[in-house]
Amino acid sequence: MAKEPRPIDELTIWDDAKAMLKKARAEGIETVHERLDQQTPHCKMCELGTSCRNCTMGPCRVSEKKPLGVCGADADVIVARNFGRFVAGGAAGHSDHGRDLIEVLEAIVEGETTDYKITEEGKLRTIAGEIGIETEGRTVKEVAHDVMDEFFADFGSRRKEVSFLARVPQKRKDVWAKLGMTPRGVDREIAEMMHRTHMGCDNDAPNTLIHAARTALADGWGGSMIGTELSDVIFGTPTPRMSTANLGVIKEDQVNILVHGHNPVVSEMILAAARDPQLVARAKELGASGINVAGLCCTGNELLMRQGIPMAGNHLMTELAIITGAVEAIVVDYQCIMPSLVQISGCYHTKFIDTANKARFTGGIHYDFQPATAMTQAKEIVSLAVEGFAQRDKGRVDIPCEPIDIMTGFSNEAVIAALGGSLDPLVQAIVAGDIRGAVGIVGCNNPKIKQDSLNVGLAKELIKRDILVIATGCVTTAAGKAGLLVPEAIEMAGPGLKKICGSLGIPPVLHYGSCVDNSRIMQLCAALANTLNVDISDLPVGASSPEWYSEKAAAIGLYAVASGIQTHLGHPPHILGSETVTNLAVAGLEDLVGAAFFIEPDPVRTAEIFDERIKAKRKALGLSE
Ligand code: XCC
Ligand code: SF4
Repeated sequence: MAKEPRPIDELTIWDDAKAMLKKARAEGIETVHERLDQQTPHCKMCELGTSCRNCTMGPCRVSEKKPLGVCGADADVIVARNFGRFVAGGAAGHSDHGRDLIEVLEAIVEGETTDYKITEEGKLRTIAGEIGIETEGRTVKEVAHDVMDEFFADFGSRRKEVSFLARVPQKRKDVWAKLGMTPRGVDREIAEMMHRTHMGCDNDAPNTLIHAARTALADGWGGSMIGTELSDVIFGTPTPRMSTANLGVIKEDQVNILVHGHNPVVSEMILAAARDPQLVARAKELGASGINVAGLCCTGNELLMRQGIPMAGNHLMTELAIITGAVEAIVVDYQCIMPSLVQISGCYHTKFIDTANKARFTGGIHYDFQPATAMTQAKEIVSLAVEGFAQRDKGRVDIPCEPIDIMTGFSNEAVIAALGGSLDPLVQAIVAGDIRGAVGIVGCNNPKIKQDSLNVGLAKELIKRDILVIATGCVTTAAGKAGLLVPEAIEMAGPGLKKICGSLGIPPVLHYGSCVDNSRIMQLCAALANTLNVDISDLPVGASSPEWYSEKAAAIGLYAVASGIQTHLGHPPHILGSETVTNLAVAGLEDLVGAAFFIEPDPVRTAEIFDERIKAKRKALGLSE
């Protein structure tokens, strides 16, 4: 029997989302929320993490009554293995994205493409210097070539540690070395995770978890960091700028192209093609006033940070954006693209275009996007969208709101520039207690949680307490829509944060980019720790992913904890079926790496827990609470 749909008011905090959910129901279109209703209640054992499909003696589901799988694996082993593979999946996603950027750099260096360029020679030389490459008297191509080789080697298996560990405070590196947690190579740790979790290998849950942390660190300080840094080198280091967010960025009188996914390699080229005078002229011929490119999810964040392109929405807005009826094309690369978008596009004139061979969608229009042919392909894609404008059914268009202003573009370089050239003023503000600490709120939406209620709720609670918030990923749009990403938001902040952000003209919630850009936060923490000559775990900082859903978020959470940062999750991963694993995650890791996870669904309580931690860390540093 079909369940009653949940009331729309319970699904999201946003009016634009509610309007589109109503439209979807009226038009008979199913969304993620109805599909969740169909899938619940979920299998209890899968929720607890105690089911295993790792071999064909099984599948096995262990419980109190039947405590061992066919091979003899108990709940601890099964939960640890499942979680290890879950983290490996996330690390693989981020890192394979990072590798794609190295391949673009390679195409530039080898002269295979002129569509992409080295935009930030200075940053390239800085990175080269950090990882020990000679830059003096060498051409940019020579340096780029060596950087490319170094980064490719970071994915292999012959290193003692990945190259960006050069940024990590020595005290932290010592912790990792002692535990056997030093990430050696990105692909190596991921492959080893798969090996260890084969039947009959690593049957000691804590040992498996240590390797899960090593795999996550290979992501945070390896694959993701390479992704962020090379994206800056190729597309420019973000600087503060204004933009807009919510479904109102979709324009009734324009050809609308939404870019969705993660990698700026595709979306940057789509944006450039959309500015082609011939294509703009063609759009006008067809009655549109222009071509509008807007972002979804993380590739949206990439374009927002560097180009100020407006943000249509986060994870749970992706289906709803199409339901406006005004989207000519949705162009995707990979990750977080719900397959349902193909079906929903099919309910309208919207063309669904996929661009990566490793992320193809049945029913989508496929382009095998390559650096050598990028601009030609991007123009073809934009042209498809433009021609689609004629097929738009004007009677079904409903753009539910006006866009809201946001400020974006806070790379570490931009922050240091805003501070006058060094981190010292930030350190002074922390020492003085004007900024008591900082928390990175990152990650997703999850249909199990009222959309953005925790993302926004937690950010508001923290800034009230003079705790600076740094936002990435899908939290960005949430913070933006809540009015937290503009300088005026200091009115919602505590007196210290209000003073500092007010004097700098910046918001109390800083948009730091996409999810691979959490590596920027790692770099900032490392730099602060190095300035103060302490470990990262000594800093009054925290991390949170209130509404997370993805394997990547688990990898991020784990590399944050392993780097010494207390990390909040709004709901638990599928580990509760093992006391050993759960206790290690929420307590035991504290003794090993100086930080652990905490799980808390209430944003006020979460802020209080962060507050207590920040007080303790400040006290230990000899600062006022
Ligand atoms: Fe995906 Fe990055 Fe999560 Fe958003 S925040 S739902 S992972 S797009 Ni990364
Ligand atoms: Fe069952 Fe063990 Fe095979 Fe897993 S590895 S399916 S627990 S027999």
